[in-house]
Amino acid sequence: MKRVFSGVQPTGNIHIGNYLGALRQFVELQHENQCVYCIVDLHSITVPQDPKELRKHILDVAALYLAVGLDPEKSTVFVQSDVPGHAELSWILTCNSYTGELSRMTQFKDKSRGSESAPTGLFTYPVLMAADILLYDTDVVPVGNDQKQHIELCRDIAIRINNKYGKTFVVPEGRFLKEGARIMSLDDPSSKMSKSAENPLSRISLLDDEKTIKKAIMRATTDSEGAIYYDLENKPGISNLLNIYSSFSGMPVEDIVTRYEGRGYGDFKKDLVEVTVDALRPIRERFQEIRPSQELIHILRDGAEKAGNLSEKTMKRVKERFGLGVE
Ligand code: ATP
Ligand code: LTN
Repeated sequence: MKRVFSGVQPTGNIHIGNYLGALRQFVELQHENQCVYCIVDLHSITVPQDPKELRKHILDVAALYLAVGLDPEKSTVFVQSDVPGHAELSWILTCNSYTGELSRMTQFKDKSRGSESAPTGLFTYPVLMAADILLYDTDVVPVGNDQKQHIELCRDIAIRINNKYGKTFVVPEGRFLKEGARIMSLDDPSSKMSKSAENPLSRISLLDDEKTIKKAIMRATTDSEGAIYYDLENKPGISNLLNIYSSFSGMPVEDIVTRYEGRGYGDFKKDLVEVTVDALRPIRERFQEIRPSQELIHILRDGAEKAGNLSEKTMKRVKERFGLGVE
């Protein structure tokens, strides 16, 4: 059995990009692998968070993990800051990463925009992510395409330490989906759908009601040509909507294109609203049951204990290799 690890930040409502790019893979993988899924709250404080909101969002994401189909009997689900090994290993890896390689991370460049007052944590964010992954001897990391560069960095750090200190870490592989790997923003299809984008109509959150979904899709940016076909370069808006349609319905893009030949964007968008609403309804219903339950807290506590046990084994090995602490 392979070990799978991934994480989602508890920063606002999870959107269909997170779901199609990442969460859906998490669920698929749990049947044949040993899966560990984390709510990465330490990552979320790289930008300021309201403490009350953060606590709420942690439980929201946990409930959504279960609502999309993660089974706590099969997968370990827990909150990052409940397991001290993440921050501990992160420091050790920080001492083995280079400022040059971190400066090249596009997410840091995008989020800091060259500001002198960008938090240091935003800069070292990918090292904490590497620690998350390496702490569990992870073989496979299911993530959206936007995380490719971070996974590469994680591999580089693992290989570097293995070369210097002897085999310490498993070198992980990223797992990216072709469809849904990068869902774009609905109002600006040149940037990825994001939890932190200002315009709420740029995304569809997993918990949005029908009215909100309809509004976002009907207003989604398209083009003036009026024909429905896939062309990422010249028709990024329609191509993105085709991707979403295909991911939720399971229908190949070519079949959708054939179905809508000679029909207008209005028709296509109306049907896409229906496909999306149908796909999200059961998730929203399960979420409403799970979120207020005490069971959710038990699952997270239990998950933290299991994850803690796994991580302690790695930390012991790492400290031995580095000569840290007392024997
Ligand atoms: P933000 O965009 O606000 O920085 P985020 O949604 O990228 O946040 P996470 O919550 O950590 O940040 O992402 C969780 C998972 O969702 C990651 O695996 C990420 O690759 C994936 N993901 C995020 N946005 C998209 C997207 N637009 N399309 C596909 N996958 C995505
Ligand atoms: N950086 C990721 C979230 C994340 C993650 C991880 C994903 C933090 N630690 C470990 C996979 C494995 C993001 O922003 N999407």
